[in-house]
Parts: sequence; C-alpha cells; structure tokens
Amino acid sequence: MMKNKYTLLLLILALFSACTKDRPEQMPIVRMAVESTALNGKVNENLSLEAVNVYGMLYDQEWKLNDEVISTASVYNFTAPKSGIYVVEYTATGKGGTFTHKYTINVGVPTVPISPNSNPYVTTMFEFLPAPGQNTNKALGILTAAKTLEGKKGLVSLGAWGGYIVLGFDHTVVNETGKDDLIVYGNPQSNFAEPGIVWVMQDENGNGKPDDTWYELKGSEFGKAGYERNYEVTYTKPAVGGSVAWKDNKGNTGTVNISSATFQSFPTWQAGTEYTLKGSILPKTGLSSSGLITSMPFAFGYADNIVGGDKLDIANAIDKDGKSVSLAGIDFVKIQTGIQANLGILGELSTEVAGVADLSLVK
Ligand SMILES: [Ca+2]
Ligand SMILES: [Ca+2]
Ligand SMILES: [Ca+2]
Repeated sequence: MMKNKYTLLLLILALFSACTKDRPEQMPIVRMAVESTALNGKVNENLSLEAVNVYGMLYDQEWKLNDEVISTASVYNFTAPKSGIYVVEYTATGKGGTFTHKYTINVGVPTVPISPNSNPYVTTMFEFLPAPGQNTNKALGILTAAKTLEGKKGLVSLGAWGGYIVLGFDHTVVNETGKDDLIVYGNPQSNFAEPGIVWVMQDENGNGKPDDTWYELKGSEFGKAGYERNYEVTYTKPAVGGSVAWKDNKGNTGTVNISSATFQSFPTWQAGTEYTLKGSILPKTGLSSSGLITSMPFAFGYADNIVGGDKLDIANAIDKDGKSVSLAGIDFVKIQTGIQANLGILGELSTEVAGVADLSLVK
C-alpha cells in the first residue's frame, strides 16, 4: 500500500515535470482565447486578444500589428481608428521553437443608414473655397451662398478652375449596383455647360467629419487629351482688384479676367496674398468662341453639365493612382470647377452648384 502511494506520487511528479519549464526543448504550447483567424471589427471598438500559457512554460511573446511590434504581453487590446484590413500576428518563442497565430481583422466602414427622417439633400456645408471669379465675394460666391445648399436646393458659384465646396449627407448614400446614386444640380443650358469634377469620401473613422480619403468620380473625359490629375494652380491677389494672375504646376500662366479694375475677386476670407488649389483638370474640347460662345456638355460624370441634373454612379470612384475602388457607400461630396477658361463677355468658366442629393431619395 505504502509502496503504491509512493509510485503514484512519483508518477504525478513526472507528469507535472513533463508539462512545465523543466522541458526547455519543447516548443511553446499556447491556446488562443480567440481561435478563429478571420475576424470582423468595428472602428473605435476594443477587441481583446489573449494568448493563454496553458502549462506555465517559459517563453518570449510578441504581438505585431501590420508587421510592427506593438506588445510583448499575453493580452493585446486591438482598436482600429478607421476602417480597413488589419493583420495581427502573435508569436511565442521558446528554446524549443516558435508558436504563431495570425489574425486578419476586417474593420468595416462606419455607416449611417437611411431613416424616415433622412434628408435627400446634403445637410452640412463643411468648406467653401472658390477660385477668383466674377461672382467670388459677391452674393453667389460667399459662404452664405454655399450654405444655401444645406438640406435643399440653393445656388453657389465656385469661380475659376479649382474652386471647390465640401458637403455632407445626414446618412450614408449607398452605392447601388448598376445604378446612379447621386444627383448634382447646376444651371447649365444645352449649349453652355461649366463642368465640375465630383469627388466622394467615406467617413472611415466615423467622426462625422470629411477628414478621410477623397476619391474622384471618373467621368467621360477621364484619360482623354487635356485631362490631367495632380494639377495645381496658384492665384495671386492683385493690389487693388481687377484680373487675377495665376500660374500652374506645368509652367503655364494666365489671368482670371475681371471686368472691373477695382473689384477684388480673391476670396476675402482667404489668408495671405496667394493660395494654391489642387485637383484634376478637364479638356477644353467642348468650348467654342466662333460667333456665339458655347460650351457643350460632356457625355457623363460631371457637375453643372447636363440640363436637369447630372446623375452620378459611385462605382466610378478612382483612387490617387487612377485605379477603380469599390465603395459600399459615401458620406461626403466635393465639387470642384474642372476647366480653366475665359469665356469673353461671359467671364471665367465657373461651375455652379444648385443642389446635391441622394438619388434614391429624390422623388
Ligand atoms: Ca452605383
Ligand atoms: Ca471622418
Ligand atoms: Ca453654370
């Protein structure tokens, strides 16, 4: 009896020993509290990941987020500041080898669903910076004009090339498959368009502000002669008023012609004596000044282009490299004058915006 008890004790000791740090040649035995490798996350929501040291072995551990070491503890609290695909890799390294576990965490874009109270029109004007132009600093080219687009139709003029307005919806506009999703109203006539480029943005960090990534909506002129991306124009404030000189980032110069020698069309709320606007520029192929000055509309994909409103498909969004991106929906819109041209007595070509709406809510 006594002998049997002693044997049992030895056996237990041997088993215990086999399971602990006394066997340094063994590779770490780790149990991940979350076993699945493909996870879904939400912006700003904590996801606790734990590596359990089942047998109390001795080993070093580290967590990497997108290849960068971010912790050497057993628990890692993952929080995504914005949407995207994140790779989190855990490694335990002992004398006998390494144990790894890799998570791919898909953090979705925060969205605001449509409710019965959703406004079809953009509800917030975030930013308005026109280029110089005949209306800039006048009734159609000041901040109060930009605000007329909040929640309804209104009218604002964006001035010469590069002038822009940033607007936001009270809900996420869904990119419906095979359908146009947005409508932008302007004041074009059938032979007089003033095309503007439309950009869209998702609220990737869910803070309700347009501080995320802009995607240009590719229109019919994308890639044609005269279309360029990463174009920049710097406008210089004239001492007393009148025409405004500009230079672009290609070495070209010109003026925005202002008929009055004293009217100051450099935006009064813009600090300094010069400012630079950036974006894409559209071809002048629609313009004609032989006899009647005309500006024919482009086929599709711009603002202030087609009579009755321009219908736009979020599926035409492209990234900074010109590659198509698939956006499930968008929260913000930027509209920017797309052509640099003086149209004689009609003044500079300047995109007007008379309304921006979610096409699915327009009756
Ligand atoms: Ca669509
Ligand atoms: Ca944001
Ligand atoms: Ca117009």
